[in-house]
Amino acid sequence: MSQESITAVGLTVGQAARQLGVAVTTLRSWHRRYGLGPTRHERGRHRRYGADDLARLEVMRTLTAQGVPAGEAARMAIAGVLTAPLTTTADGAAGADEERWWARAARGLTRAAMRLDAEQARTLVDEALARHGVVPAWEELIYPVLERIGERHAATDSLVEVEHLLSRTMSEALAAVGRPPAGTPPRVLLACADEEQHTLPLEALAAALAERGVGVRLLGARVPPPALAAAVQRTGPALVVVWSHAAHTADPAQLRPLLAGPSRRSLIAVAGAGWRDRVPEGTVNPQSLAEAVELATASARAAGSPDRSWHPG
Ligand code: B12
Repeated sequence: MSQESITAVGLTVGQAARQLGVAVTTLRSWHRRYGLGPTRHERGRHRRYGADDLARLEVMRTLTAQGVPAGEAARMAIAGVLTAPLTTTADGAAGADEERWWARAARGLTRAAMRLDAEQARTLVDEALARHGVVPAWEELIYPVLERIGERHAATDSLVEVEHLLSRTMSEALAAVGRPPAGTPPRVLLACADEEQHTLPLEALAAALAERGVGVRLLGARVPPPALAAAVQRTGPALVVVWSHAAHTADPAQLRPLLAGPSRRSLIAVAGAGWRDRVPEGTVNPQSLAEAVELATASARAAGSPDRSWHPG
């Protein structure tokens, strides 16, 4: 039966079981135990399975077949973690193929993360990075999956372990993207704002710049303002990018030492939602990974050689 006719009339339990390739008793048990029953109702008739019900059951069937415990699989199916489309539409046949590839990768990555299968998650992220490069892999796969998991976490107050495993796996994959040749001067300094723990956006930026042969120093999470000022003072980068995800870590005061003084040599960029509506005067504010890559590449190239790094002695 076509998707259209399912939507129009719904399926009986027997038809749904046949369509999904599971026993009627299994469907009844999923209904009774986990509430995964038919929701379509017409007066005087038994409830029927509509397209949404079937999509949830499809997730349930796939996850249980992969060894996810039934209760956990049902929770994910009901939460809709895997059912909504993850990518926007593109034009033309090549675009449609591409779109399907990303949608499949996103579903696979979400499932692997849900099963806490770090190996499979890493394989999928590595494949996307190798086939498409860092910016597309971030925008079409890594970011949408993180966003989806973040939303489900906010709605259910669970899945923290999934979020941790996924971000760790992504960090490792991004760090494995080939770096520029030894001796390339790192003209860009990347740091999280004070108390900011969301490092992944800067790890993606570092990897995307590495692909373009631009060297960076990545200071990572929760950089105290005096440490950031010291690093800038010591290395004289062409560009400093300070990431903040939430307003409470985006205190403009932490940038004052970097912005003050006539001897200022570095362009200062603030990135991330924390700086929304509070971009400090004298800084620039890229709006996407791609924009940050352009800015950093141009800044590094304009700085040219020689490297102005600090050397001991
Ligand atoms: C992974 C994750 C974590 C990991 C981070 C691991 C790591 N190494 O980075 C860990 C577990 C450490 C973590 C901790 C916490 N997290 Co968290 N986390 C996330 C998650 C799932 C993904 C974060 C991420 O990297 N997103 C990708 C970024 C780039 O998303 P974005 O800013 O929305 O991106 C767009 C724009 O910023 C724009 N853009 C503009 N300029 C630029 C520049 C660059 C370079 C890039 C890349 C993009 C970009 O493009 C983006 C898309 O690419 C998000 C969910 C989400 N929706 O993001 C929650 C989320 C950010 N976390 C949240 C919270 C609440 C926390 C904690 C407070 C939880 C806690 N109670 O401890 C702590 C924060 C501690 C702290 N002080 O920082 C909330 C934040 C809510 C808010 N706005 O205040 C979120 C949104 C989840 C939620 N829905 O509730 N988290």
